[in-house]
Amino acid sequence: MLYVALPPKLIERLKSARRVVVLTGAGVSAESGLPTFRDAQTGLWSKFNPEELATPRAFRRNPRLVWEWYAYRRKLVADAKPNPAHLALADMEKIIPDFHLVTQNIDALHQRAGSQKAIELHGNITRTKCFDEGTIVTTWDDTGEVPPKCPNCGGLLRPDVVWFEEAMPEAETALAFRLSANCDLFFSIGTSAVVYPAASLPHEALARGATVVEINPESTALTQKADFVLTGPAGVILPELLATLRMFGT
Ligand code: BV8
Repeated sequence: MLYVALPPKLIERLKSARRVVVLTGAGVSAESGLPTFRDAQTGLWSKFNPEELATPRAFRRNPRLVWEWYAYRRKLVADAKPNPAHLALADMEKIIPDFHLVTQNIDALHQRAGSQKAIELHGNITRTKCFDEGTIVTTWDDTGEVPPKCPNCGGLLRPDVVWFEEAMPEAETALAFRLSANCDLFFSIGTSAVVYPAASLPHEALARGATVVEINPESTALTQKADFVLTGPAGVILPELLATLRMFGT
C-alpha cells in the first residue's frame, strides 16, 4: 500500500535512471533515535554547540570534553539500529546497477543496514586515530586517562571523523564529486545542505543536467533548486520509492 504519492514525472525518471547517486545526512538516522547534528543537544551537552565542539581547536583546548562528547555519541550509535531508510538504501544498491551512496554521517548505520559501498565524507565515529600521527588505532592501554594515549607515540587519541576546518578525505571527496558530475539522478536525503563541500554535490549534479530529488520533512538550503521535493521522513518515503522501483523492475 503506497502512502506517499510519487509524482508521475518522478516515476518516469526513476524508470529511466541509469546512474543514481544518493547523498545522506543526519536526518536518515533520526528514525533510529539518533539526534541530528543540528537538533538541540540534550542533557549535559545542551549547553554546547556541535559546530564548536567538532573542531581541532576545541580538542586542543579541552581534549577530555571533546573525547567524552564522542564517547557519549558512540554509545548512542552502538545502541541504535538501522531504520527503514537505511534498509531501503541498502536494497536500492542491490537493484540499481549503477548506484552510489555518499554519506555525511559518521554513525556507520548504512554499513550495518547492508550498504556495501557507502562513501564516508566525514569519517566514522567507530574508528579512533592518533591526533598527532593520524594513524588508526584499534587497541590501547586503558590507563583511565581521558583521552587515552596513542600506544605508538604517546599522543592523544581522537575519533576518526572530519572536524570543521579540517581537510576532507581526498579520495572519497574526489570520487563523490566525480560520481555527482556523471549521474542522471541525484537524491539529497536528510540533510540541511549547509556543510561544504558536501553541500556542493547536488549542485554539481544539477550543473550536468541530472534530476535532483530532495527527501526531507522540512525545507533546506537546496529545496528551491531541487527538481522534486518529497516532504516527509526518509523512513516512510524511501520504502515507498523502493516499492515503486521494484514494481517497474528496475
Ligand atoms: C573543509 C563530523 C577545508 C563531525 C561534520 C563558510 C561558508 C562555506 C563553507 C565554510 C564556511 N566556513 C567554513 C566553511 C567550511 C566548513 C563548513 O561548511 N562550515 C559550515 C558550517 C558553513 N566545512 C569544513 O570545514 C569542511 N572542511 O572545508 O576543509 C580545508 C582544506 C584544506 C585544509 C584545511 C581545511 C569539513 C566539514 C565536515 C565537518 N564535520 N561531521 C561530527 O559529526 O561530530 S559535519 C556535520 O554536519 C555532520 O557530519 C552532519 O552530517 C553534517 C551536515 O549536517 P546534516 O547531516 O545536514 O545534519 P543537520 O542536523 O544539519 O540536518 C538534518 C536534516 O535532516 C534536517 O534538514 C532535518 O529536517 C532532516 N530530518 C530530520 N528528520 C528526518 C530528516 N530527514 C529525513 N527523514 C527524517 N526522519
